[in-house]
Amino acid sequence: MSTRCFTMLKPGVLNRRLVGEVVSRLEKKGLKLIGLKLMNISQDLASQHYAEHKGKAFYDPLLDYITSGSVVAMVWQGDDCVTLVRKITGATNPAEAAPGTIRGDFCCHTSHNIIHASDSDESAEREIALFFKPEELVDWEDQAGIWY
Ligand code: 3AN
Repeated sequence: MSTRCFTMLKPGVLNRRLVGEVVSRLEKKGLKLIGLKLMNISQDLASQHYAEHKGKAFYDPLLDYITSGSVVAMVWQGDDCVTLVRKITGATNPAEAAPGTIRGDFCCHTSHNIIHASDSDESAEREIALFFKPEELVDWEDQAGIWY
């Protein structure tokens, strides 16, 4: 079943010129990019996005980091989208992320693990609604959809 996944390239990824590399990996898998924008995250949005982590030791540093620079917010669509994106993203801790995954290849620390990806269909829909207006998503006609 076609579902959606919210992903976000965290602050610093623009500096490292890795946007194309990461987008390319998700695109080549066959996922369909239906939303994309550069933005800065307010404290309010950050606290809503990471509400489940409030009270944890890494929460305040996480909010400081995620609001420290521009991010690339994206929405991907496809069959089992969340599962596929998280496989390509790799484990939360880069030391445990397999080589070949985004976190396995491009980062060393959990606190700066370069990409966020929704962890369930429910989280995806909640996060998409936080970051995108409905009219910012474009469900373009996919002529090659038979492959994906
Ligand atoms: P994921 O992003 O893989 O779904 P979550 O939801 O457990 O992982 O964590 C959200 C974010 O919080 C992570 N991407 C990471 O930036 C940060 N984080 C999680 N655990 C830690 C930790 N132990 N130390 C520092 N930062 C953490």
